[in-house]
This record gives sequence, C-alpha cells and structure tokens, in this order.
Amino acid sequence: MTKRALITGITGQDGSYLAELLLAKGYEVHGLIRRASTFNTGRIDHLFVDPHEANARLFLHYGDLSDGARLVTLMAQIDPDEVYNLAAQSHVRVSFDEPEHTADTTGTGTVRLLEAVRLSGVRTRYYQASSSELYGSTPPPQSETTPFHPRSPYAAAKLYSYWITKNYREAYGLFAVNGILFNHESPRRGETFVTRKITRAVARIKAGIQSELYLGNLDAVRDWGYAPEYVLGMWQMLQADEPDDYVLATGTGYTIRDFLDVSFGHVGLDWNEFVRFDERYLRPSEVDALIGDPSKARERLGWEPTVDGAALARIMVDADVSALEAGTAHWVDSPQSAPWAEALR
Ligand code: NAP
Ligand code: F7E
Repeated sequence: MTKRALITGITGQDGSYLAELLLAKGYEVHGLIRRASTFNTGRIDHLFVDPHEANARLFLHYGDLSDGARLVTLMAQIDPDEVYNLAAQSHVRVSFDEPEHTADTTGTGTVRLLEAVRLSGVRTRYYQASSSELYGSTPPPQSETTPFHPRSPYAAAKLYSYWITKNYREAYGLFAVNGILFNHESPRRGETFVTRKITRAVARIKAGIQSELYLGNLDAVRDWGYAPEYVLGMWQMLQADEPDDYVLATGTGYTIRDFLDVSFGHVGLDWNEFVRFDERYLRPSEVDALIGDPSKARERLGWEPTVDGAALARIMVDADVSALEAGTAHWVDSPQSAPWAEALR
C-alpha cells in the first residue's frame, strides 16, 4: 500500500527536503500551498511531475493555516497516513513586528490543523515542528526535560503549539509528536536568516558585487545542523512505536563570529573588513545560547547528525558561490520558473 503524507509548509526549506525524502521512500505526497500573486514553488520545482501523468506522486493544494474549514475539507479528501505541520511565520525578528499574525499562523494554525484531523476522523500520525526557541533564556545544554522560557512572539506561539499537540495526544489518543529542532540550515535556507545572509554575502563579495554586510548581534550561540538530516529525524519520529517528543541538534555551539570566520575564511577573506553593525537586526529580547542534547533521538530513533556548524558553513558558501557563477543565485538547484502554472488554478 502506498503511504500518503500531507505536508504544510512544503514550499519552505524543510518542506522541500521532506517532500524529496518521502517521494524517495515511495510516498504519495500532498502539499499545502498559499495562493500568491507570484509563484512560491522555487524550492520544489525540481520535483514537478504533471499531475495528469500516471506516475505523478506530488500534489499541491491551495490552503492556509488561517482557514480552518479548508483544512478540514482537505484532510478528509486526502486522508493522509502522516501529517507534517511545518508551516509557520518562522522568522523570530519579524515576529516582533507581526506578533498577532505570528500567533495566528504559528500558534492557532496548529490547533486548526489538529482540529481538522479530529473533525475529519482520519486515522493519521501527526508531526509538529517545535523549536529550540522554546528554551529561550534557559541556559544550555537543552534537552527534552529542560524548562522553557520563550523570548519572542514566535517562541510564545510555538509554545502554544507544543502544548496543544501534547494535549491532543493525551486527550484524544492521537499519535502526535513534537520535534524540538535546533537551528538547521542549507543552501535552501531563506536569505534573511543569519547563516544564509552571510554565505550569500560571501559569494557576492568574492564576485565583487557587494562590499559590505550589515548584521546585528554577533555574540549569540547557535547549534547549527544540516536540514536534510533533520527531515529524516522528523520521519523517524512518526515511525516509532509510541508517540513522544524529541530534540534534534548536533550538540555543538558556534557564535555568529565563528560562522563568519569559517564562511569568509573558506574563500580566503577576512570578515572584519566587510561586516558592519546595524541595530535594526537586534531583537527586543535575544536568545543568547542554544546548544542541544540529542541523546534521546540517538538512542531511541538511531538519529545521528554528521554535519556540524563549520562543515555546514562550507557547504552553504560553496553552494552560493556556484549558484552565483551559474546565474541561479536564488534556489541553487531549481533555476527554472514555476512549472506548476499549468497544474494549479
Ligand atoms: P520556512 O522556510 O520559513 O518555511 C515556512 C513555510 O510555511 C513556507 O512553506 C510558507 O509558505 C509556509 N507558511 C507560512 N505561513 C503559512 C500559512 N499561514 N499557511 C500555510 N502555510 C504557511 O521554514 P523552515 O525553516 O522550513 O521551518 C519549517 C518549520 O520548522 C517552521 O514551522 C519553523 O518555525 C520550524 N523550525 C525551523 C527551524 C529551522 O532552523 N529551520 C528550527 C526549528 C523549528 P510560503 O512559501 O508561501 O511563504
Ligand atoms: O538568527 C543573530 C540573531 O534569524 C540567529 C528560525 O529558523 O531558528 C531560527 O531562528 C542569530 C540570532 O535564526 C543577524 O540575533 C545577527 O541570535 O538566523 P536567525 P533564529 O532566530 O535562531 C529557530 C530554531 C527557529 O525555530 C526559527 O524558526 O543570529 N543575528 N545578525 C542575525 N539574525 C538575522 N536573521 N539577521 C541578522 O542580520
């Protein structure tokens, strides 16, 4: 029997890698996509197969986490074996500018999706994209038993999602899990997150088309891993015998300065010559240090990350340099414009 999965946030970094993984495992994959005036499918264009073809296994559906009725309809239509809720307003700094919108999508959106599971009566397993931002100001190392202290509207919204997921597990017996994922990055990372902002700038400075890079706090510590390894962990959580919550992290912390050292150093440049400070990138309340303890995922799921922050920086710089040279700077491996135009309304 072919398994069916529904991914919200399929057009995002993680959604695109998860779709690849599930298709490779033989799943039929359904993705929720927001209608926009321009196409937002750049990260999944390379997976396109015309849905009229018999071998098509990836299908997109318009919907939004703010539209509960649509979620119920889709859930009943698709009848998925697994649901991955990756959709969110995921930018921490932006959540201070748009706290209400962030609460609506990153927080309330989760209960709308859980209600869609419950009301449609589908028998499915549910993955919730929880975050190391939940720990906020609680010092590292952070594990599944570390107390939470969120420091942003984003983290507060994710805290609600974490607990409502647990509640649906306890109240309704749903196979629902929280993946508490520490920062994970890739060449497909959004350009305004600090790692990608840096590696893109390295490529552009090396090519002579950018001369300065404006950043905020360089002292924060993050535990950066490689996104394709983290989506494997998501899938592993849904294959376990019992639903539970797991931390995914590398266990190694780097400062932004460390990431700058490796990234600029990789192409023979000194970041001190190019990086400038701009206070607009500071957060009203910062998360100083996140370093995860992934022992539980290693022991119970066999999940093992192999790429640490330094290796990641080199992967991302190499990808941004090649993409710039090839003239495909945006999504690296999918230069064509959206082929979905023929397949979507
Ligand atoms: P991302 O690249 O920002 O992708 C977010 C996805 O959510 C996009 O597909 C976006 O669609 C979609 N989305 C946003 N608002 C929506 C709405 N109202 N209705 C439906 N879809 C909506 O995020 P990511 O890095 O892949 O992260 C995936 C998930 O893991 C997020 O929930 C994030 O908060 C969480 N997380 C990420 C990390 C990390 O380090 N990457 C760590 C822990 C947790 P558009 O393409 O149309 O914008
Ligand atoms: O910031 C500092 C900034 O925006 C990392 C999301 O995926 O991971 C991500 O959240 C650090 C912070 O990621 C700039 O102050 C300095 O200390 O790349 P970021 P994040 O806030 O850690 C968690 C786990 C998630 O769940 C989120 O969805 O870098 N920083 N200068 C900067 N950050 C940005 N964005 N831009 C700067 O110019």
